Formats: sequence, C-alpha cells, structure tokens
Amino acid sequence: DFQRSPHIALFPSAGMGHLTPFLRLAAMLSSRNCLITLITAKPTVSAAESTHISSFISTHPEIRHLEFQILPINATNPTTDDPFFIQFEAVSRSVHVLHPLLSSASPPLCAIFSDLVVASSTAPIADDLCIPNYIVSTTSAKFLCLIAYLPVLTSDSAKFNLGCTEVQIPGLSPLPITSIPPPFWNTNHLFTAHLITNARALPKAKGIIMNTFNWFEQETIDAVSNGGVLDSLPPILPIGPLKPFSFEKDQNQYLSWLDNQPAESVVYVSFGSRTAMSEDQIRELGIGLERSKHRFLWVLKSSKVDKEDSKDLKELLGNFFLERTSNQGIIVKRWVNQEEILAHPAIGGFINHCGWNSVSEAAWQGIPILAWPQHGDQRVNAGVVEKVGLGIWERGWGWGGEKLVKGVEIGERIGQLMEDEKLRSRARKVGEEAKKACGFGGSSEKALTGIIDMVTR
Ligand code: BUP
Repeated sequence: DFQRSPHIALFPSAGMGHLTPFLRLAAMLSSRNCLITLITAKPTVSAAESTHISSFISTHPEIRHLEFQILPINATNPTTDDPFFIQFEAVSRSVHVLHPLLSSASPPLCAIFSDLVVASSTAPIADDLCIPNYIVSTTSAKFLCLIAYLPVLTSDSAKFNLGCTEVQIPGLSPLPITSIPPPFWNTNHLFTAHLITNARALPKAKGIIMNTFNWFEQETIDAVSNGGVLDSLPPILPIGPLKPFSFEKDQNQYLSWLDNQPAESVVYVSFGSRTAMSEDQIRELGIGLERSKHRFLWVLKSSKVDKEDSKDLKELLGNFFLERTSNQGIIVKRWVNQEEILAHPAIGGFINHCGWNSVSEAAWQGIPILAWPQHGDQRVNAGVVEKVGLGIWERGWGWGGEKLVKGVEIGERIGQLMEDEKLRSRARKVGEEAKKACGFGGSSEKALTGIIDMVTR
C-alpha cells in the first residue's frame, strides 16, 4: 500500500566512499517497509563500485535498480586529474536524463534522497515532481558546515586567505587553516567550483541526512540546529553510524589469520579506496609497523583507483621485509571486508586516513584510530576524531604526500595507539554511545523514524 510503503529514490555519486553509505541507507529503509529505487551512473570509476552494486542488488532483490548512462566525461580539466572529481561533474551534467524516468515511476516517488555532490541537479527534478529532496551527506557534520559556508567564505578574500591562521564559521569553534583542503583556495578548481554550486542548492533541500550521531558531533549539530552557520540551512538529521548489511562472508586468509591472534593485539592499516601513498612512504610505513613490534593487518594500495595493480609486494617492500615480518603481520592487496575486520576481536587499533565511512565504522566498533589524513575532508574529520577522544592525530605529518614521514616516528605513534589504555577505554565508550544512538529511542533511530514519517505523509 502506497500510504504505508513510501517509494524513495536514492542517488549516490561516484566513489566507494559515497556508494557505501547509500547502500547502507537503502538496506535500512527497505527493512523499514520503504520501497527503494537505487539510481546509479554507469560507467563507474572503479571496479569496486560496479562489483558492489551488482552484489548488493543480487542480495537485495526487493530493491529496484535504475542504472543510467552518463554523458562522456570531460577528461581535460586543467585544475585536476582526479577521476572521482571528474566523474562528479559528469554525473551532475547527466542528471536531466533521469527526469522522465523519475516522473513516470510507479508507484510515484515520495522523495529523492541524493548525494550532496548532485544536490543542485536533483533539486529542480524534485521541485518539478513536487516531492521533497533530502540531501545525504557522506562526510562529518563539521565538514558539511564548511561546505555549506563555502560560498560565503570564498567570496570574502579578507576573511579567507592563506595568510589567515583560522577560518571562522558562525556558531562553530574556529577551524585551523591547515585543515582546509588545498583546492578550496582556488574557486576555479573543479572540486571547489562543484562544491560551491551544490552548497548553494542546500537551502532548497528538505533536510540533510548525516552519517553521524548527536553525541559524536554535539557542538556542530547543536550549532546548526540553533541557526548557527547559515540561516538558510535545512535541518540536519544525524542517523548514524549507518549500519552495515552483510554480503556473503569473506572466506579469506586474512580472517583465519586474525582468528589466531590474541584479543586487541592487531593494528589494522588502511587508507581507504582512493589514496595511494608514494612508494617511499609505503616503505617507511613498513619500517614503522615492524619497529612497533605490534601485529598488523595492512591493506596496501599503490594505485589510486583499484588496487589490483601490477606492482607486487616484493617489488614495493622487498623480500627481506616480507620475510622478517612474516610472523608479525600480513599484507593484502585486494578489496577486504573492512566491517568484518573492524568487528574482529583481534583488532586493537586502526591506522586510517579518516575517510568519514572509516571513522563511522571505527566509532561503531569502538576501535581507536591513529589519524593520518591525506586529502579532502580528512583533516577536518581527524579533528572530530581527536576531539571526541576516538583517536590521536599527529598534525605535523601534513597532508598526504606533503612530506615523507619517517618509520621511527610512525613506530612510536603506533605504540601510543596500541598501548594507551585510556584511549582504548574512551574508544569503547564511543562504541557504546554509537549503539545507544541507533538503539530503540536513541537519537539516530528517532531521526530516521522521523524522516520516514515525513516522506510517508
Ligand atoms: Br580500501 C577498502 N574494503 O578494501 P572512506 C575500503 N572499504 O570495505 P575513501 C572496504 O570502503 P572518501 C577495502 O569500510 C569504507 O566503508 C570501508 O570509505 C570500505 O574512504 C569505504 O573511509 C571507504 O570514507 O572515500 O574510500 O577514501 O574519499 O569518499 O572518503
């Protein structure tokens, strides 16, 4: 019955960091009696995305899939060669082809939930169909505020220039200038221009659905709710941490290896799906892991898009390293099931770039993070992690690739991550609060119920 089963279109943009939270949200809404149409653009940038979409659709037959062909990408942008930014632009430019498909949906759509990076393209469609457009943010509430305020900031060079030490967003504690992603200093940069366009569309949205929770980002969420940041911003609706859904169990060697390690003894190392460190930095990280003497599970990526690249481990790290550490840790160069790893009792710490999905997964499991942000929203996210006590962050390591961080220093920080009992118990507390937020009567659970009620009306 249409009244009781609202039909909602979910529309993620490019990259696993965007796809993952949408798939989770699709599964959560579907289990609450919503009819879901998942819109995806083809071709995808990475093989990981297309594999995950097919596997999700085959394990969730109740979810409809609407795949649309994007217009040819414009690969000659002078400001960036990042394939994900280029795809953001191409997806946005192609959205109009969805209009007839969405207007003829049966039963009619009750709402569109779209990615922040297509907000300006979906707003007119939702308007035309007279249905609400909710924006789904895949970053922290703090970084979302920076995006929302970016049109104001970038138009005021007196307050926003490289000579400042801090950036002031109304209602929030100041952001250090070093956390601002470098592309933001250039309004012509594809990423910056794209975010500014979409930030301008935010006031048209009915709400901004966030993968965070009140307790975790209290200051920011309160500030927005009390009209700080921008008057025109719609309500932000924290429903996280978004719950993972299960694919078939990963039958891989690394899981049986983990099964044989003592509780909380292993440091898990991953920098997400779109960061490849330089080969020199990879070697230093290897030295750091070895020196720390802690057990490790390292997901290694040496190419930006998919990691099934040709360089093998011997070439990257050398035979001696692999032999010396063969009893201390394992290195994998493939897509792993990160959720399953973080949930494993052997994991005691997480060296991570602070991609927001990884942060929310670590928060859910109560695993402490050694933050090593590389680009984009990650320094702002690392600040959130540090402030709430989920992890430690060595600011001096800079942005990814800015400097070569030496193995000795990395080893020391790993020791701190794995041996600090206070950090571990605070991280556990974060995990408990995350579960409270998503449990019956919790803040995230109530926000999700509220959204479903709103679109069902
Ligand atoms: Br790599 C990798 N397995 O092997 P983030 C990642 N993931 O499950 P990113 C795996 O991909 P953006 C792997 O659990 C997380 O849900 C991981 O998203 C999963 O970082 C997701 O953490 C990665 O947000 O994206 O990939 O850098 O730049 O958009 O933050």
